[in-house]
Amino acid sequence: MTNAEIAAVLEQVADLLEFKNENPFRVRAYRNGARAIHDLPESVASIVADNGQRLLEIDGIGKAVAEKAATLARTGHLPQLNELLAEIPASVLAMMRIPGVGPKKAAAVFHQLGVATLDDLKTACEAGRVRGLKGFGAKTEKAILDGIAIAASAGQRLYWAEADQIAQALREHLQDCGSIEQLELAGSYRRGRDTVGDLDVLAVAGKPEEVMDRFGSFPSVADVLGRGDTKMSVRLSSGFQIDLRIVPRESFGAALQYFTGSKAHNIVLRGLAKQRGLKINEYGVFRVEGDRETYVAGAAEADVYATLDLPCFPPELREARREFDWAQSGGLPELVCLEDIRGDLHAHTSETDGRDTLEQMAEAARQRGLKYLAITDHSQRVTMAHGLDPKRLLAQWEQIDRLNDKLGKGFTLLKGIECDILEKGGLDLPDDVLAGADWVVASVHYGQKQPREQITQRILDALANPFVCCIGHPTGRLLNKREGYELDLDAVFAAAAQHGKMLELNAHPMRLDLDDVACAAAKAHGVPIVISTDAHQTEGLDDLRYGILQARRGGLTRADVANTLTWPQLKKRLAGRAP
Ligand code: DGT
Ligand code: CA
Ligand code: CA
Ligand code: ZN
Repeated sequence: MTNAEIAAVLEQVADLLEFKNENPFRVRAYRNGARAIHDLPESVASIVADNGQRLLEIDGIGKAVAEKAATLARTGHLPQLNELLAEIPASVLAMMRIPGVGPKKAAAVFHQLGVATLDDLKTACEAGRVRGLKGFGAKTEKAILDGIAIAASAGQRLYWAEADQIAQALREHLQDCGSIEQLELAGSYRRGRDTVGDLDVLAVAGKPEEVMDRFGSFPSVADVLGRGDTKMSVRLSSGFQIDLRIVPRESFGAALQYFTGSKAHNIVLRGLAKQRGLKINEYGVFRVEGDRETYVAGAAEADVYATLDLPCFPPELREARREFDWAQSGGLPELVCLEDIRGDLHAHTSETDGRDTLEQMAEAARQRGLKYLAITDHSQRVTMAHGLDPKRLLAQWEQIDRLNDKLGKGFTLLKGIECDILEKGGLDLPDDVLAGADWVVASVHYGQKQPREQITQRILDALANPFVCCIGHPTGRLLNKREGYELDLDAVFAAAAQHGKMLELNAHPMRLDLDDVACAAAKAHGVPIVISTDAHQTEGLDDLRYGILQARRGGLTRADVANTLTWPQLKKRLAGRAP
């Protein structure tokens, strides 16, 4: 089981224990454990194989959680979870997942009203029976009703790239509003998370009324969920929600810090503030003396952090992973940025399933300031994409040679291939063909459901091939659609390190594979990452920036990313590959 899967099981156990009204400390132990494991750069499986006691040394993991995690890593099952699930009806579990409900409230409606399904819950809300329960009220009842509707219709998180389109359109829409002095988008969007649940907009404005009116007239708004003096929430026709908050000028930095989150990052920050006799919230930083509170900072985000002698963390790092340790011991890594990237190492043409020709892709890459582009069309196994056999591939390479002569100095097309890793193992093209390539990406496209050992072995064998440079989209995940393959990533990192190979961070907004946590783990193994677009048309080359965000979230610097090198430098690095 992967760390993410183990974390999800522990989180579910926490929900079920909370539903059963178990000891809150026990519930919190599971939640903390789930989080710690989710963010762990090393897999629980490999820790357990090495020495299970090491789990206990990890912050946030106690004895009970360590035991359960080890069981999950070893067997893939947790008897305790099955027992809990047997006790609680599935329809009640669905109720818990409604935004605004959760385990505690689900327990209340279940026990006190006998409500056990979404439909019953809807009827009870409509009849006004829910508002009377202790801790509920008319507002909660309305929120639950809305929640049921959303859960039924949309309910999915948007890809960061989609959220970005909405964010940019909204910025433009609000631009005409003369009374806006400052405007920023916070939340997971600003942190560059791969998917975004909702947008959190902050503004300083002379006339809040005017801004809210303008906000309400944003074209795709379907309805206004609420509007007060300082806060307004809307839902777009897609179901996506946007929250707008108007804050005082002296609080803008504090609000930006607070609503950028993450929640876990903020919790650590509040703890550090408390140690210094300070209080920190969305209004500012305050010195606390007795029951007197004096405003210390809050207009600018950097000032908020500075009161705690902390750097203004790049938003991508604010996940309570390594950032506070880094700040306290020698400083933050200087994160890779778009301008550092010199070339793109994964692109398709109309020769297989791409839209544009070799010439068009080359020209588009050059226009974008890249110095090299590897053409990596599919190999023959990918029949759906009209993949290349040796003959067609060699013909394409001849064409690339001719084109390079024409393009002259300053830009190089690389002769590449995205070679399939076959279901039965082995590569789709013979070594003597691969030997002629500048750059070989090896990818799994078939046999994705194979057992862990088998699919891992296929990738390990590919890494051992002397002509392979890199594994493409190493886990095969598709955001919001499917999990990655069952894969022993630690073994992949170790093999990549051993053979001097690289791993791809596929920048396609639906892939982002490797993800941020895996990038950090690859770095810990000394494995270079290449950020590639996998472009199937010229505009696809613009996806690089999505990959950059994830690399930054993984704490990668320029030195960790191989396509920040010039092509001659990269070529030299590749010469160090070992079979
Ligand atoms: P999302 O929207 O699910 O993709 O994720 P976020 O991180 O944007 O979360 P959201 O929209 O619920 O809240 C925005 C930020 O506000 C969050 O990152 C941190 C802050 N925040 C929200 N609720 C709490 C809370 O209960 N405690 C603390 N410390 N911060 C919170
Ligand atoms: Ca949000
Ligand atoms: Ca929000
Ligand atoms: Zn591809």
